Amino acid sequence: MAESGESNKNKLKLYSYWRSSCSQRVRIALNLKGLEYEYIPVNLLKGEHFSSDFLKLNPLGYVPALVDGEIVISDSFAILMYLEEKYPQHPLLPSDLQKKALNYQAANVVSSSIQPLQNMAVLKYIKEKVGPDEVIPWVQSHINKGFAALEKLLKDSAGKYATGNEVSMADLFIEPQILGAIKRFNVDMTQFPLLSRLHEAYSELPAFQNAMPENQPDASPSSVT
Ligand SMILES: N[C@@H](CCC(=O)N[C@@H](CS)C(=O)NCC(=O)O)C(=O)O
Repeated sequence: MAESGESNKNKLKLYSYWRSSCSQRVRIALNLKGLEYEYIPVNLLKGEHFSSDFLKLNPLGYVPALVDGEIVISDSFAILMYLEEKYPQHPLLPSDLQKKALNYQAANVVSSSIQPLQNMAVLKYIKEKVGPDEVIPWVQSHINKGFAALEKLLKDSAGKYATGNEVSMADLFIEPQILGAIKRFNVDMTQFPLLSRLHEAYSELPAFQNAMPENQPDASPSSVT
């Protein structure tokens, strides 16, 4: 679990925003692997991700960023791969090559073909240049397309979780995206029975529960992004 404010040179530091789905992926991984970390909030609404201090950690100005001693990594996928190699307990990747590839593919459906299309800069651009009423339909169309693909992609491999009966990397990308789809973008999840079933299964796991946006120290349920 995260501990806020404690200074400990050896402790992992996670720069995170409570509602960031990319940060949530890493929070779940840290919880699954039983790694303690210091939670350092970066308020995206206040533009803290563009501060000169944060840009030293991630020149792109996105959360999450992880600091492990001298090592600084940003991008959730890179962070998860790093954690997987350095802290092999509770593996996030199956040893079966086909399943491993499926995990990479499902993770990238979310991280390349859904989430970037709903990022703050994109939504601001659509709101200002196209029109405020176009924001939700835009996001929904990309979530629907990605989720429809995931339903097909995972139909033969899913067990209790996305690629079998163990939680693996695909699950860490899928759950935060489902939460955003439901809570922020009003997506009709009845179209996606497999993803809805997975969402139910995740809601029972403490590692997923503790990583939920509302359980973070910087949670501010009244704010909108
Ligand atoms: N590929 C990156 C994407 C990071 C990213 O887009 N982070 C979002 C939050 S989920 C962000 O910082 N957005 C700020 C903005 O759009 O200005 C990752 O997986 O970490």
